[in-house]
Amino acid sequence: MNKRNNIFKERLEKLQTAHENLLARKNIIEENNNGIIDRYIHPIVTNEHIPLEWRYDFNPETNPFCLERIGVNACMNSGAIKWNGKYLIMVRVEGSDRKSFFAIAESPNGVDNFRFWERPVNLPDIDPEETNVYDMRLTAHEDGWIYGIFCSERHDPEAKQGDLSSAVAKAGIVRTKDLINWDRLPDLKSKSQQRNVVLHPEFIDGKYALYTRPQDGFIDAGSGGGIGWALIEDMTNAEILSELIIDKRYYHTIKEVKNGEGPHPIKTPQGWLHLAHGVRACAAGLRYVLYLYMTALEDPTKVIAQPGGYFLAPTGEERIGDVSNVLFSNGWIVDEDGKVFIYYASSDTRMHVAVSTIDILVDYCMNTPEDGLRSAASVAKINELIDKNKQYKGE
Ligand code: M1P
Repeated sequence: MNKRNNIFKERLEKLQTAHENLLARKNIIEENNNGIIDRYIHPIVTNEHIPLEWRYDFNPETNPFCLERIGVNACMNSGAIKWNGKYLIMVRVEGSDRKSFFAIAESPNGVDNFRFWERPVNLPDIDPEETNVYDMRLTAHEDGWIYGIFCSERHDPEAKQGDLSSAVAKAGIVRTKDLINWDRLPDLKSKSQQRNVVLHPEFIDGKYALYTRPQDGFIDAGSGGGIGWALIEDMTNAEILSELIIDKRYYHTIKEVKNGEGPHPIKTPQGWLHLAHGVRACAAGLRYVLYLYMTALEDPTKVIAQPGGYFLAPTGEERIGDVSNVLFSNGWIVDEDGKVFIYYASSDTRMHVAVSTIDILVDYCMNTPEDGLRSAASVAKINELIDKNKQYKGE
């Protein structure tokens, strides 16, 4: 064996060992939680989890230095579904060329040992103008299909000459029965741009129901007042004819600039449990946090609980990344025993899991005070709690 082959062999062996150690690493619950969720110490999927076969040419003749040929920048905003007893996340993989695509990673327990399937998702390519796809929400609908709704983005055809940044977004739709073969349906027709579109899992009055996020531009929500709701006759020709805003934005709150539905809501005996993200602006840029709310079982457009403030915000290393100060979630899984696995990305860079239960999350929603929208109201709520607690301190 010549010297070059030795370099190749040694480097490849090192890479393979480090990769296997990363994939097999056990995750550990982080101490000091607030009782509502358990965070985990290690991210569950990062760009380092991407299979070596996707990144390296294994032929020593054509890659004598064993260099990475195709770089991956981030693994983020992932849909989720339990499938054949395994915890699957539909990862938004972003290449170092800035293009995102989808790939499924699977774990036996939901918190570690995530391994990617052999190849990225083969998303049917129907439009040469579609430049980037990202943030798929998975819904196993009662019609028997598993739908994936994602953001399909292209250069704004009306952008001024020289403006190569403005994009327009719409919702792309695919469906499958096996998570391998995907049918692409026509994109959602809507008067406004749409990101964060999510399919409700049940029929409502015999129709499909979508959570929407009408918006004028990327930052500018414009006339889009919050998370919307639209009934759709036919998913093979989906069109928004009218849209109702069900979760509004408010001045000086965590969702003052924009908000968006996360994964589809979970049905609980007390109501539909929703996870969403809220965005506010500050000197450091946009800050994305996660919040929960609940809607009525008999009318999912009617909000019945809206705990004030955020439920999860970036901490520690989560604060730093490609787009810092961001938590984003578009996937969660509920086990039969009521355990909930919340999959979230930090700073558009890596995936994490936090674990709770339906009972705890519903209790949180029903008993956390609402945002009073003013400092004076916040102080009044604390005083109310102090007064209530007096009887338990013997005062
Ligand atoms: O960079 C933060 C997030 O920005 C967008 O989310 P939204 O449209 O709700 O503002 C998306 O690009 C999302 O992927 C990204 O994480």
